[in-house]
Amino acid sequence: MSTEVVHPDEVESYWAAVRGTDLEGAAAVAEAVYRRTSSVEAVLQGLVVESQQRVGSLWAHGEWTVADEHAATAINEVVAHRIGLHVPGPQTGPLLLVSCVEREWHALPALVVTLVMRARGWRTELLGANTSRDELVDRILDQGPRAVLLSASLASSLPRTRRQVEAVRGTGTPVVVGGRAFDAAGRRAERIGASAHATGPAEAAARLDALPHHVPPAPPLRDAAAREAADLQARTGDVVRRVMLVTFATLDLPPEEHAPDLWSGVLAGFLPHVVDGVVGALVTDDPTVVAETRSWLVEVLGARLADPRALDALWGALEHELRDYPEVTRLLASA
Ligand code: B12
Repeated sequence: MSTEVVHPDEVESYWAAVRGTDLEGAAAVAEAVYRRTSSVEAVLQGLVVESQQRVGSLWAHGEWTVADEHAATAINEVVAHRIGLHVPGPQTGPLLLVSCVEREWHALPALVVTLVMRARGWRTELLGANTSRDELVDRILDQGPRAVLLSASLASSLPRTRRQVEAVRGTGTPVVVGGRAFDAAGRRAERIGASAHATGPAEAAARLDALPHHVPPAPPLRDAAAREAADLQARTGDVVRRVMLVTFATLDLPPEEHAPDLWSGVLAGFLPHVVDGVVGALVTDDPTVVAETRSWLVEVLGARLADPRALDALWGALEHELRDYPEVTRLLASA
């Protein structure tokens, strides 16, 4: 079902309600669109996903605070759950386990995928945000799903996604990955050993039929980039602390807590994501991961009138701290 069935005036009324933190108003528009279209997918893709894009862009441009973003996301989550109740889904038949990667708090993408797959006739179970490898494997062994659908929104989640893919494939179960951590062509997904990649639920549905019922373990990653990734991963906490100290000293900023909506708070909060993103680039051997992180920083720091030296200070500190890693040096220089 395409999003075209949702009319522009419905999109705007829904957005006005989300923007005004009017849960009942948003739910009423969603219910009206569902009554007209009988399509859970149209409501989710056309209203919920569409409005989350606007939420992300308002925050990135510094027009919304983190609290505004949370309030709007909470409304979209409740609306998605309510709309999902229209399609209870089958109680028997092959099962899809849907889960976020460990330390992924972006729960809504996995919820949308679950509800759309259910509306398409699949029996689904959602494990939700931040699911550990052990929890996921336990559930696979209990339930014997047809496949696991793993969601990752953060490039910094790519290393943990690789570990989760290894764990799932270790049980012989196929694993389909998706979310904003991946490139549309599926290169990163292929490199970390996923059985398939899909850009959305419709594509996932198409991929599922072609998947084998039993898959072999993921082949190990043995090249120089993967070796550096393993080494760096063991000390990312240290790297983050040191890069933060040097960056803040270069910019003459006090080392204490910075409010999350100020540029210095965004920089401090984002640093673990930058370092884990470097590991993600190594694991996937994809320099565009680092380039994307860098352009995102340019955008959000620029929108918050940051010290113009901020990005170079951070990049310089990172390059210096990681100078003994030739593959990292190559990636950082090409970003
Ligand atoms: C809301 C939000 C948050 C909320 C999440 C709360 C919640 N309960 O979900 C909070 C405030 C916690 C948050 C935190 C962070 N966030 Co955030 N967040 C967003 C935002 C605005 C919306 C996410 C969302 O709900 N999207 C709606 C869903 C439904 O859309 P979707 O991702 O497009 O999903 C579709 C497809 O990707 C696909 N899909 C998704 N998963 C799967 C899985 C499978 C198997 C398949 C087949 C398909 C599939 O199908 C979905 C439906 O069509 C996005 C920006 C955006 N526009 O999406 C940033 C975004 C995801 N966040 C981002 C970042 C960087 C962060 C932080 C690191 C920021 C920080 N400084 O701390 C933290 C990290 C927290 C963590 N460890 O998880 C970046 C990630 C960039 C990247 N790729 O690395 C984004 C993209 C913003 C940006 N433009 O840079 N965030």
